[in-house]
Amino acid sequence: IALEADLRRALGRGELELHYQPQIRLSDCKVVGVEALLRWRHPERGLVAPAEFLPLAEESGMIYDIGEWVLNEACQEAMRWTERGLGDLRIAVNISPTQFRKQSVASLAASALASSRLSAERLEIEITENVLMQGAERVLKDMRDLHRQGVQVAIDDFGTGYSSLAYLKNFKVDRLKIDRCFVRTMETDPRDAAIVNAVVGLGKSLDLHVLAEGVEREQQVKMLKAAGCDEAQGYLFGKPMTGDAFLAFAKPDC
Ligand code: G
Ligand code: G
Ligand code: NA
Ligand code: MN
Repeated sequence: IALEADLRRALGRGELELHYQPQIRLSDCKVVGVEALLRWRHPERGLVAPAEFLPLAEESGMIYDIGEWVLNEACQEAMRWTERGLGDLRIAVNISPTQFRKQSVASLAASALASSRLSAERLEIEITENVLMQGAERVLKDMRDLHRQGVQVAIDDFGTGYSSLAYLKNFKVDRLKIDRCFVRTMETDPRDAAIVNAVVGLGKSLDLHVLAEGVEREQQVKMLKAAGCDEAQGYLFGKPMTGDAFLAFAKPDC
């Protein structure tokens, strides 16, 4: 179909871009990281969201080239910010389950870090719980290799996957990202508030950092702070934005 042919050309034509959403440390309201989110600037369709083309990229195998490009671009952008005077922010990159099945994400990360000269501790790989359920042996090795390099690992959409908690024992994880679906209704549904509190507690006892996704209101911030949640991300602080917009956001000219 037309879209697939377009996507094949998109990388070469420089139509893929990363947008960046700030991640805020709740103790002092500082921007401590960003999540890189993929966008396709299609010549006719405009800005296309990942939900519209990632499934196609996965079915066709294009996800491998795209995933490699995303890692390289994210590391380079983080270095550009550093050269322009931004502090040592963390940059989180999403890796799809398909990619873990066929590629060594640790090797891809190693070469992206080497060519950008970004230090490994600043890179974070976001995976979903489902990744950890598939082909455990390979993924386990990849996770170990990432950790050995100093790259951080975050569990995305925590609490929504098909998984057990056993992986928290077997894999070296640095951060849990509480899924937006719990955060969205935590002010009105005591069950969601209880889940959020429990995840923060779990993080504390296992020495993991916890980040709340999809924060849109001050009241959520209050509750998250009271729960002891470390970081937050959401439209309240900033929507995903271009690299230049993020630079202006995080380091206003004055
Ligand atoms: O940016 P947006 O909220 O539309 O992202 C939708 C979904 O697309 C997110 O759940 C995210 O996991 C996924 N996604 C965004 N960017 C990337 C990327 O670079 N690689 C992969 N594999 N998934 C991404
Ligand atoms: O699955 P993942 O967590 O990577 O998806 C992130 C997605 O959530 C992105 O598409 C991003 O645009 C979206 N997002 C980020 N913050 C908010 C928010 O505060 N509200 C809503 N509705 N979506 C958000
Ligand atoms: Na994510
Ligand atoms: Mn998420």
